[in-house]
Amino acid sequence: AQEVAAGMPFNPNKAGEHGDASRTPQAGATCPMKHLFGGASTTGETTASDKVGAGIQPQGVNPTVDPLDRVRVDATGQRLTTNQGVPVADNQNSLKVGLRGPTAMEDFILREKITHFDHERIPERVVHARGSAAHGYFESYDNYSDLTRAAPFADKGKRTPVFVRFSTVAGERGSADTVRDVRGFAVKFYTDEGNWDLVGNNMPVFFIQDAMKFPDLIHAVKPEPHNGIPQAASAHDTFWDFVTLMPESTHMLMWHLSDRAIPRSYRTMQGFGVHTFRLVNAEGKSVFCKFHWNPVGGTHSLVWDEAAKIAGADADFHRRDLWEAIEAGNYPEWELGVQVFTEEQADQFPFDVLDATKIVPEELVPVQPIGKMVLNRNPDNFFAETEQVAFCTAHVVPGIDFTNDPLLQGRIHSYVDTQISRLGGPNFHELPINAPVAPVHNNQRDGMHRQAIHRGRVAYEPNSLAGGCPFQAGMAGFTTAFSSIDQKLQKPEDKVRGKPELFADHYSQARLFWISQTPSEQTHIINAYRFELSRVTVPAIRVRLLSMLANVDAELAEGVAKGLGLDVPAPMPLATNAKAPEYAPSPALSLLARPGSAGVKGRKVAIIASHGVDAAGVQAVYADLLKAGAVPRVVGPYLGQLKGVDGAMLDVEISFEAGPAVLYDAVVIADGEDSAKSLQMEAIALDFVRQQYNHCKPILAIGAGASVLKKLGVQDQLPSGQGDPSLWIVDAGGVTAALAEFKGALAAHRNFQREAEGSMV
Ligand code: HDE
Repeated sequence: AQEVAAGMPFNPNKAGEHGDASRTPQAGATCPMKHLFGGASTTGETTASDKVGAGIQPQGVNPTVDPLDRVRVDATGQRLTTNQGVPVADNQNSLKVGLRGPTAMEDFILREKITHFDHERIPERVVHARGSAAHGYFESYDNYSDLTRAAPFADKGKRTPVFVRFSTVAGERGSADTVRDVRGFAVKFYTDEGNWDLVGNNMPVFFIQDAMKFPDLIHAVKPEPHNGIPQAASAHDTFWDFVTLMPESTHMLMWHLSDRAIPRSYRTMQGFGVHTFRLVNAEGKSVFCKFHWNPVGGTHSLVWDEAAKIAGADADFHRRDLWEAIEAGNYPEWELGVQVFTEEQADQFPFDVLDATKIVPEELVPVQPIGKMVLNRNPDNFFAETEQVAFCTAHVVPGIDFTNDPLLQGRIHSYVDTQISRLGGPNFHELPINAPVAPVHNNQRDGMHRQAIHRGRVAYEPNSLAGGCPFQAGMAGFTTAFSSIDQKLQKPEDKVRGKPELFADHYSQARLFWISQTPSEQTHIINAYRFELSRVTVPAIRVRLLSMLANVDAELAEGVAKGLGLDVPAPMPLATNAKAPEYAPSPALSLLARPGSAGVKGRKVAIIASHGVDAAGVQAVYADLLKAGAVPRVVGPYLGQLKGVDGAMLDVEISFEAGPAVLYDAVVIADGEDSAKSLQMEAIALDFVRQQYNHCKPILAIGAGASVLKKLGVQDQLPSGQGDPSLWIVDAGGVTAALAEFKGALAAHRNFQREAEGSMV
């Protein structure tokens, strides 16, 4: 209890601001020392470890649920009010002077409603505008404190809540999900020592080496400024004009033109931190680190024809997939891996680790798995969470630090800066989705939309009036505060605009990527270059691209040139003094050579049927797939019920029109003479199977269902004389055995042998 000097003005509800009490630290201004040292909090907060990250949470319980609870709104059973809480009696009619008269200015209810509506859009992100997000947790496999003092890695089994946003880069907020583009993979860890944002992509390199070129790159790829065309596509003049004048983009272009740029789902793509970061342990010792997210569901992509069709059939394909998987309890998972190496090792590499157009090959430094991430809860509100979340590369925590990568250095500035216009001021960190679960205490004050109500009169440091609080955490021997690593410069450096010499090698890793791809992936890359450059209208740009590719691989350059009706020109001149290392192929760079997925979780299987179907047979297959975690759907000519052979009825869940082939990973053609006959009469059903076949997906035809394949001319033999390993034609008795193999093929996803052998129908 604090004494109040006699005769001083005193409001007992604000003891801290009057009398003697004002000369001692006040309740709301007390420092968090006890709190951070694990004792009882002086601010009434529970200890950090109660809130986040300690111990193992029960499955499905996310510690970020609690901090967001205080701002959740549920109108169930509530009356309608204005924003001032005034109950509203009539939400249908404005207030008029006479029933047919003008609206009264005093209708504050109408005006409030319209005014709010008029302002409900905010600017979209300048890049990565289109995205989807989910909550989940990260769980550390062990105590990695010898490597880093970062809170998420402090204990085996320790869980840290995360919010993850996936995105495309070029498209506007309403653009389609399956366009050819890099995907953003941004993870916000709500650690007990503040928020750490690992703002990565699904490709481990980038187009440019220096932040100075980012606005140019984005201006080139976005819709052209005179006509606003094209939306969410790099297949246009300005993009290819720019990148072919920037040979440093060669390596990233290989990734961008590969199947990585058309992922099957967010659940089946890798993520990368891209830059070299530092991990710092409690002794201040640091090592270099590259971050990798590897999906447990395997790495799978679409084929281009399919991606283009999905953009029309379901522009929300990836958003829907993520949402539905989480709603169904098929929680997407990734393993976090790190490549750790020392500065001395890095000095020996034939590339510069500060160059974001280079990878550190896994053969050189293996990826060490250190934890897993599970996404297990969809947001409650798209705008409040997915749209308002603000990631920033500058958000690091003790134990994580930057390197001098000139691209990363520029990003450290850009992300906070961009939120100031996008989210309307400097207090976006107070939005519930952005607020750390760790306590925030500093002397920053005011600004637009400030939420915190700071107590006391002290907003400066040093101070004595608040007992010196909040105090610098580095004081009092407190070791886990953030302090930048103590980097010794080898010699005094000149202030200079330029690049290190090794940055000039633009082709050897592009070649490494190329030689590491399987033949079908190489074909897809050639086709993608042909498509993109055919959309370019200026011939000189095509020629420049070919002279770039000539430095990567002759077969690649020739393959692309053929599609463009050109000859391969002389290669672009190489930068002088650039070392050009020769790499052996790295299977880790191929989507298809990577380890497959463990199962069929969340894979969509169409079971197509019509009247006269073997309904019982379909139900058995359906149940089996569902049990394995796949998502079967009965697709038929129209909604309603199909009459089965045995009189049993079968519900059609979606029609061929509304659920086209491209939305499914595989197809089962049901048994039943009449059903198969009807399917053969329906162009849309035949087209469904044709696309499944041509997109190299697993097909299981049961009994009479085989006649649909016959009608299309689909063989169970490939031209090479081998059987098609993803196609089963069985009678009712063979279904069980075939289903087991079918699920294996579904996990592996596609059989590109069909494409390679030209057996398309
Ligand atoms: Fe970004 N980037 N970026 N970027 N970036 C943004 O920040 C920027 C780069 C990435 O889901 C913006 O909040 C610069 C590389 C993702 O909200 C902006 C440079 C990588 C997201 C920005 C880069 C990324 C962004 C726009 C070069 C992969 C979406 C809105 C120096 C490692 C995050 C925003 C989300 C978003 C700037 C290059 C990934 C303008 C200046 C390299 C995943 O600040």
